Amino acid sequence: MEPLEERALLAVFNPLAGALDGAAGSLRAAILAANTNAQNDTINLQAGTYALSLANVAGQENLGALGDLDLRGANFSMTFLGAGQGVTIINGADLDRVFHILPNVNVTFRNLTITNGTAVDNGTASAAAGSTEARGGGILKDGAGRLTLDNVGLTENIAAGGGIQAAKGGGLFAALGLVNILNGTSIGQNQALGGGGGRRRGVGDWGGRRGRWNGWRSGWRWRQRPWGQWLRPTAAAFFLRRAH
Ligand SMILES: [Ca+2]
Ligand SMILES: [Ca+2]
Repeated sequence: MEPLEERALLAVFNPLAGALDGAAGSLRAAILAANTNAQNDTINLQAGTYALSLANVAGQENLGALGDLDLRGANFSMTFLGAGQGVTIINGADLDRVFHILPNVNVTFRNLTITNGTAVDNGTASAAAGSTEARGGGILKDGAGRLTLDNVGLTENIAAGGGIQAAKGGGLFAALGLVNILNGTSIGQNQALGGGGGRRRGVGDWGGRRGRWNGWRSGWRWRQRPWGQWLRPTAAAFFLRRAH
C-alpha cells in the first residue's frame, strides 16, 4: 500500500536582519508570505536588528504592508524564533506598534526582543492617529487565539493616546484569547500615555488597575514566575504598562 503523500504542513522562513523593511528577504516579506500560505509557519530570526521603516500612509493598515507587522494567518500558527533576548531585536522605530495579531492566529515569540513600538490607535483599519484609544505599543492582540512570550524582551514601547484618547498596554494589549508569558520574559519600561488629560505627569489611563491581573502591572520591570501561566484576558482586557 502506498503511503499517503506527505503534505507540506509547515513553512519555514529565514529573513535577514539587514534587509530593508519590505524588501525581498525582510521580516515583513516573510510575514506577508506566511500570512497567506495556509500553513503553520516558523520564522527563524538572526542575531541582529530587524528595523521597521514603512510608516502608515492612510491611517492604520492591517494587511502587513505598512506600519505594524500584521499577523493574519487565521487558524494557523506563526512561530518567531530568535537568537536570544536582546540579541535578536525587532525595532518598530516608533512608526506604529510592532506587531498586530489579528483574530484566531496562534503566535509564539521566542528568544527575541520587541522594542520601540508606538501605538496611536486601537488597530481598527484606517483609523487615523489619535482618533481612537491607543492600544498595544509593542503587541496588540485582537480577538481569539493564543499568544506565547517565551524568553522575550518587551521593552520601551508606548501606547500614545494623546490628550484625549486613553492609552492601554504600552507593552501588550490583549482583549481575548490566551496569553502565556514564561521563561524569563521581561516586560519593562513600556508606557501608556494619555487619556482624560492624564494623571501623574501625563501618564493617563491606569486601566490595568481595573483588571484582575494583580501583580502583572507592578513596575518598571516585570518578570513572570518561572513556570509560566496561561492568562485568560476575557473578562477584562489586560494590558501591561510601566507603573509610573
Ligand atoms: Ca495593523
Ligand atoms: Ca500594518
